[in-house]
Amino acid sequence: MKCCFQVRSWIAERSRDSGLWPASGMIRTCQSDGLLLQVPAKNSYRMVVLGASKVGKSCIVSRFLSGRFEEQYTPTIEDFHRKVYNIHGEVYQLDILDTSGNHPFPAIRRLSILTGDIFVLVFELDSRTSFEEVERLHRQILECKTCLRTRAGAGAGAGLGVPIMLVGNKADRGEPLRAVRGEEAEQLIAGDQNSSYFEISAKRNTNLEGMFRALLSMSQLPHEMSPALHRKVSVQYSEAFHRKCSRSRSRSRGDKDKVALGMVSPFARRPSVNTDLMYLKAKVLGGEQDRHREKCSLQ
Ligand SMILES: Nc1nc2c(ncn2[C@@H]2O[C@H](COP(=O)(O)OP(=O)(O)O)[C@@H](O)[C@H]2O)c(=O)[nH]1
Ligand SMILES: [Mg+2]
Repeated sequence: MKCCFQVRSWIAERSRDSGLWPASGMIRTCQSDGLLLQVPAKNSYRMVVLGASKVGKSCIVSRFLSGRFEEQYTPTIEDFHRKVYNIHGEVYQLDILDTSGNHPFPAIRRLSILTGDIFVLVFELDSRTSFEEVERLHRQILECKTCLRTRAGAGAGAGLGVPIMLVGNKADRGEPLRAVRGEEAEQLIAGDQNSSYFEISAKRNTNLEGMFRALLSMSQLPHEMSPALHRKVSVQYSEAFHRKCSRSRSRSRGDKDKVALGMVSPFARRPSVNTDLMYLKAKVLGGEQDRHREKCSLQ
């Protein structure tokens, strides 16, 4: 079955309390099996999953999208997933970037961070080096986002407000193997109200639902986006999904369907690097790109 989600305009402005995203009525239009699905730009988010290789990033993403766990390790180059939701008549889109732990191209990783809205930083509880990697990544996220804020002309005193979920995975391996204390992880994000720390086991499915709900809450997204709180609709039913969206839009506010549906797009493709760069320029530099071109550049 042909089903593609085409982002007609990735250079969409978004409105946010932080003031980083200029308010705009621009709409992204997705196409599913020939059907148009409109996603308000302000409801479109990108989640970036980072951490050393083999810590369980792809398994966590798989739990989120399908509830499944893969015992066998398959190296990730960079996987892009998209899930669209209809929550009480409002359409949301969540893009998930599952990165490789090796980062053969540092500029691409930097671009992923610059364009990310929500971050999941994963380490293994029994690996010191994987924790050191999330320490580095955490520093890099803060640097990149500070740079973006400065370019966007946001006030110096304003908080960064970037939701970061720090995850200690493989808790099933037990205390004797533990190499990172919980307090050390808590310390890394101390004082940041938009960050949280969870110890989980993707294998045993321990604490994942709580972690996803906390992440969505920190990101000010509907808790119904959490895997257990919406009905999963397969792409075969995309027509029904679309009908529900259109019907809900045409109704008055108080009369919306009390439904929460989620649909994974099997053929979503990562926007090109060029598109990401244009998006960043539009978002941050506006008409001043030439003057600031040498700063905040990709390295
Ligand atoms: N024991 C245990 N193994 C896990 C857990 N999560 C992932 N794994 C295993 O760790 C390996 C690497 O997982 P993967 O998600 O591919 O790691 P990634 O490179 O970070 O994406 C795989 O063999 C998984 O089965 C977990 O919670 N506990
Ligand atoms: Mg992977």
